Amino acid sequence: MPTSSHATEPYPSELLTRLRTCRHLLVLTGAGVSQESGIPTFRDALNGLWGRFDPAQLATPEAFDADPPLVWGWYAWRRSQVLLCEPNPAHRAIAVLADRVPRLTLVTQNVDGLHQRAGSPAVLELHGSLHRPYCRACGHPHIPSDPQCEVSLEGAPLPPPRCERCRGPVRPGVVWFGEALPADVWDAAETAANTCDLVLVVGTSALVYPAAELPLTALTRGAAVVQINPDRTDLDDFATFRLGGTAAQVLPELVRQGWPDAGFG
Ligand code: BV8
Ligand code: ZN
Repeated sequence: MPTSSHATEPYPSELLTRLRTCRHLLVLTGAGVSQESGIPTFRDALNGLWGRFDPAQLATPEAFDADPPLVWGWYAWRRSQVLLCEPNPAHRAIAVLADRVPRLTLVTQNVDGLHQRAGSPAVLELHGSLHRPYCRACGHPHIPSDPQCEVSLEGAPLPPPRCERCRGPVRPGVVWFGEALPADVWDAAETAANTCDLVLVVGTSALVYPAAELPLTALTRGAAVVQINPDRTDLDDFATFRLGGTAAQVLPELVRQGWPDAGFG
């Protein structure tokens, strides 16, 4: 498998040719694509204020039902942090790629909304969004309030708002562990994995399912898979190409080398 370190050397010519000639590009992102915007990755989050909790224990319906203020406070704090961050050059390079290839399907595991803020027109959010809370009891959407007046900077526990329709507790609009992914979103992502000819896997540990199945599905059909990550993951053993480096280093450079005459930021 050809590999390259980040921006200092030419990327494999075979990869650049595949990128320029691909018919349908699938981009799958994880928390690593937002890391250079200042958002801790899921595992980094352990080093943050919430180091005393295992996020996978907080990201469950049981945790919310057992202690709604604790879980709602965590998500309200995360949303307040996200809204203080900006998309980084990786998000922007992915938005530019959508104009360079005939068809691009962007699938993200992230819930931060930064792809949309970077200008990506269509984002398949497999795990929902911090910005679309809804009623735990009746499903009625809840318009999130201004996060700055809602949580203390410490991200302290906070009682969730009440549903305007049934007075039930409002829950974060994310998919928790043990919850099904939105069927329409998952179907669209699976269809892309079954029709694409090139996959960029950016900033994911590829440990969470069924999202982690997508690159493997594409590989079994003969599509090429590019792993973009400064660290190793299980996917390295299967990927066609590996570009070791951070998302904000590699993706803009990939666009520059892929289309040297088109100019990019
Ligand atoms: C479900 C929202 C079934 C919440 C999240 C097999 C099949 C199906 C399910 C399972 C299965 N095996 C196990 C399961 C259950 C479970 C699961 O996968 N568990 C894991 C822990 C084994 N899956 C589920 O529960 C899913 N639901 O399957 O339902 C079902 C069906 C019908 C009816 C009922 C149920 C739901 C999973 C969704 C969970 N929600 N997020 C929230 O955000 O709080 S998951 C959350 O964690 C993220 O969304 C993300 O998906 C995951 C974290 O992964 P990453 O994004 O990869 O982040 P991580 O920190 O791990 O890694 C970052 C990477 O970036 C690293 O590699 C690092 O090196 C790299 N990096 C760092 N800096 C940079 C960088 N890369 C580039 N540039 C940088 N600068
Ligand atoms: Zn309700």
